Amino acid sequence: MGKGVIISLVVAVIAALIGERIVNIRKRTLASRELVQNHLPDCVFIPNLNGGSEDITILGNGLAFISTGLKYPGMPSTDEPGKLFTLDLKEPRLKPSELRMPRNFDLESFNPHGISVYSDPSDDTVYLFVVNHPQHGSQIELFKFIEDDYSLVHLKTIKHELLHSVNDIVAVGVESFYATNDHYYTHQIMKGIVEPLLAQPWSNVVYYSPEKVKVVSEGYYFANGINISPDETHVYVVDLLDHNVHVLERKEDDALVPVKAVAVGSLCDNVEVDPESGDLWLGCHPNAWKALFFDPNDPPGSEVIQIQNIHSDQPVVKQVYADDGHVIIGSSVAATYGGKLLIGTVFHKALSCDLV
Ligand SMILES: [Ca+2]
Ligand SMILES: [Ca+2]
Repeated sequence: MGKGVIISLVVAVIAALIGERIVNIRKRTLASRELVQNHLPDCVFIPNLNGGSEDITILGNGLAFISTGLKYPGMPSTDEPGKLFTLDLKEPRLKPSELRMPRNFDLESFNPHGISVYSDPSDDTVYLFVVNHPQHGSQIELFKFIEDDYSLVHLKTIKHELLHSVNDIVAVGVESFYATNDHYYTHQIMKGIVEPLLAQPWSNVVYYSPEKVKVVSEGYYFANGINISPDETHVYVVDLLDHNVHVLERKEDDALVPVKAVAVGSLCDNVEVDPESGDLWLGCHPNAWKALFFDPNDPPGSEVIQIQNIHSDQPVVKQVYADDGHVIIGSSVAATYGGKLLIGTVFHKALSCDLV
């Protein structure tokens, strides 16, 4: 056999393997799933949030925090710089206010992604943790929220080699948090092409405090949203690509021990937890393939999933809202307060619906 024939054979085998991979990845992303519309009767767009609202979290007093303007490689995005908003859900009018950023903060490269708030029980100070990707890097910005004038004081930027590809965080103290890394590699080609083709469970969860930083959970295909139970005994990690919410028990040394995985049947992104019921609310991508290969005539849809009684033997997984993308594209988060459901997206608008 000539050298040319051997090279052709090797190329053909590699092409076949990549082809099979792509077919498997397509299956994994539920590309062929037909989404049945499941709208709520009363929904309105939230004004001024037109360039994505990737993450939303709501304080116990009804004040929602919203991150907008994410630029995530491979996804459409707005030209607008990243901004943070609040929305007071106690007010009858839906009017988000842009948070005033500190003068010393680099707004031009601000690329906010997952967020988390922490209320210090000793003095009720509210701290806002924001995943930031300036120049596609990965770092956490820690702010103090000043309620008098809706401004932020920048306390510090947290960088660490273990926090290399952070998607979301959940704060557990004034300076401590759990964070998901959605990829293993940091280099754009490895991260954007090689890693998706290999499709290995290499993504993880990191615990951070000024004294200790360590990987506390691993084996995820794409660890995305993370949150904590109201009693702070369990952490929930959403694996976008294995279609599960993983329930982990939190130990005294901040280690996480897997308890179970609850199937959600969709590619879920961020997770919020109702402080009273303990229900989980998930913004999901019912067809990620359409999100990656965006066609405005056939846009990716949105899906909101609620999980009740997650710690019982039979958690109830319920689809609360579904749209084929003609109302709202690419939902990434769902958060509730006082009978309202807020739905945020990676790069589109945000919706407020009355729960029925
Ligand atoms: Ca979050
Ligand atoms: Ca996310």
